[in-house]
Amino acid sequence: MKVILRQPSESANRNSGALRPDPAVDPDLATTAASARLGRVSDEAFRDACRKFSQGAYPWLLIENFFDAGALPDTPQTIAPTGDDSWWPGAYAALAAIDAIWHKHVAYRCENDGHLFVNLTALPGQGKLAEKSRAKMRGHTDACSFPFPSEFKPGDLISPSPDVVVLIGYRNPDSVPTFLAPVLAITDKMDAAAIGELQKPHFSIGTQNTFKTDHILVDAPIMSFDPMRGWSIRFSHSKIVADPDNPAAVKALESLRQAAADSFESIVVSPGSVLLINNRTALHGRGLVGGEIGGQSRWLMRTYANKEDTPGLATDPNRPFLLSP
Ligand SMILES: O=C(O)CCC(=O)C(=O)O
Ligand SMILES: [Fe+2]
Repeated sequence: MKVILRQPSESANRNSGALRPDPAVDPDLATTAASARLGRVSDEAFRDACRKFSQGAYPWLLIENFFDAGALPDTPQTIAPTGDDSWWPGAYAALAAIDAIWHKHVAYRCENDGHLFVNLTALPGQGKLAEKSRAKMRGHTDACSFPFPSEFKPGDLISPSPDVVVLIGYRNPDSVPTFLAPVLAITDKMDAAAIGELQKPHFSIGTQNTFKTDHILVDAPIMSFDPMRGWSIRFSHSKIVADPDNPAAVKALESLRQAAADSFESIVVSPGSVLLINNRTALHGRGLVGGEIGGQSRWLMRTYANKEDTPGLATDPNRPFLLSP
């Protein structure tokens, strides 16, 4: 399934030019400005695709030629955004896309110091994070140990994982692929017993390393059916273990790993593109980034978005998009 929307070329151009304010400092105001700009160029096909994505009809939506990624400095070597405004056009495009699907931007306090926009680039050095930044990534959902919205209760400290992962393409000279596996393509390859097992609380799920929390979700299901939202999945090859005393759960997890590996489609997030990934109904991963640092090397940014009615714990009244933990 390929859902790709190619915007007419004037839309990329009209999304460039003077942009104020800083999308990281005042994302609400930046969203208003970004949506006003987009309103002048979005057409019925764009609005229709956004509507379908927001209704859950698409596991992902790639919007190509969405902003002007023309004049950029060298690729950043930090996760935090650089002090200049070179990356703003992509951030504005992402905020416009989030608004167009009726979502709200969110970030987590414990991830990358709560930055709303982060660089996904090859980082220098030897540590685990640096090595990971250049490596291939197997299929996963982001914040896989955080609850589904239906599991979150008022007073809980761990907000749900994000509904949508937003990837922004600035530079991708080697066309490093992004891998996507829709949950329905995965479950099509599994038998009913295994799918039933994944819905039982027989799994323990650790948190991905970029999230600085020792939270582990125990006795939890991997898949869940929410009458309001449909099927949801959370997954990581390295962070999920099945109860070793439960052979059916162990077997179902193995079956899921295999079915996921067989379900990936490959797309390329090219400069000027924004990729919206439904973090409940699709797994994502990527190919090997490689060792080149800075310069013209691969440069994506990422932010998250939630539906308006997705619950969560916000602790900073000045930054309501910043969720706990
Ligand atoms: O670099 C990419 O394309 C995706 C990275 C990713 O999925 C992640 O950091 O969780
Ligand atoms: Fe991810």
